[in-house]
Amino acid sequence: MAKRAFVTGITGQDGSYLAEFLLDKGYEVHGVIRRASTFNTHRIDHLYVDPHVPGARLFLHYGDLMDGARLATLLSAIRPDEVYHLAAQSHVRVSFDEPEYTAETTAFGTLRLLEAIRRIGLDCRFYQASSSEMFGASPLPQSETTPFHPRSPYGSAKVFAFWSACNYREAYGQFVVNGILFNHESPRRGETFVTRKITRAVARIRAGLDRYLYLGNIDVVRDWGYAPEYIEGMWRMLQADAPDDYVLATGTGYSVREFLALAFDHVGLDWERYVRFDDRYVRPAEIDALVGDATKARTSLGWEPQIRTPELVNLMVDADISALESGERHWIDRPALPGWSTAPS
Ligand code: NAP
Ligand code: F7E
Repeated sequence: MAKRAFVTGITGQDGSYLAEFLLDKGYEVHGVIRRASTFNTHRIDHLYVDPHVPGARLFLHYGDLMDGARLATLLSAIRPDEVYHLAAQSHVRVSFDEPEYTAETTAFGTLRLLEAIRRIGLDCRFYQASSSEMFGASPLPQSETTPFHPRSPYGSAKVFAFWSACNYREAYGQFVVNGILFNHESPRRGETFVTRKITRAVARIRAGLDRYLYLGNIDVVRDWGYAPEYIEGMWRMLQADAPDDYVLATGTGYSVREFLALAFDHVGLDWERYVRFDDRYVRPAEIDALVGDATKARTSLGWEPQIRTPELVNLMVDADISALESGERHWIDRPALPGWSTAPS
């Protein structure tokens, strides 16, 4: 019998790579998607097979983290072996604008899911998408034993979700793990996160479509890895003999300024000529540096990332250049970045 996985956030960066990974491993995959007035499944369209076709193994269901009853109904009908809880309002800057919504989805959404599993008596393994944002102002390098000091509503919501996951593990004996993941990026990264914002701008500036890229604080340091490698780490956590919490990170830190230099250098441009400061992108509280220590994941799970930030930058820039040159629909539909949103991101 194929294992059955239930994935929240399947339309996001990580969810799309995870769905690919699990389908390759022979899983039947059930993903939760939000109803929207426009299609929001572009990251997984290539995986979709009409469910009427015999052998289809990817199934999509409408649901929302705000609706606990719906989550319980779905879990009760599907009865998955593994639940990967990836859905969240995941943008840190936006969490300052929408703190209540962020707490409702990112914090309480996790609790709703854990409680639904408990109430229906489902025996499954549960992955919680915890985040290095929880460490916030704590000293480097950050590991599983580093205290939390969140610096944003998003970080606080993830701390609540982390401890809820631990509590359900201890109180009810559920197989629950927290993957504490440092920043991981890819060509599928949302366009308003800084790495993709930069690589997309490099492609557009190189093509003469944009003149400038507007950014906030470029002195912050992050530990940027490659998303598909982190997906495998999530899966390995759920295959372990016992539930535990693990940091996934590359162990190397680069500033946004260094990321900019790598990205513009890759196409032979000098970043300082094109980057402008815009205080709309500055956060009310910032995390100066996040660099992880993933020793536990390496020794216990055999997980070790191969792709470091410089290689990641090159592959993201190359992907954005090819997307632009091949005229992918989303490039044509959207005007240049600073113009299309009034909200900071
Ligand atoms: P993402 O690209 O922003 O995807 C978020 C997903 O959550 C999307 O599928 C989104 O659906 C869904 N979602 C948002 N609100 C929802 C709601 N109310 N109900 C149901 N679904 C909802 O995020 P990601 O980068 O893949 O990250 C996956 C998870 O890992 C998130 O929990 C994030 O906080 C966490 N995390 C990410 C990183 C990172 O560096 N990427 C690091 C640490 C932790 P739509 O497509 O409809 O918006
Ligand atoms: O910002 C600075 C910004 O939005 C990185 C999420 O996946 O990783 C992500 O959160 C840094 C910050 O990611 C701009 O101030 C400068 O210091 O790409 P980001 P993030 O905040 O680190 C963690 C681990 C998660 O869990 C989250 O879900 O870059 N920065 N100028 C900017 N950031 C953005 N977005 N836009 C700018 O213009």
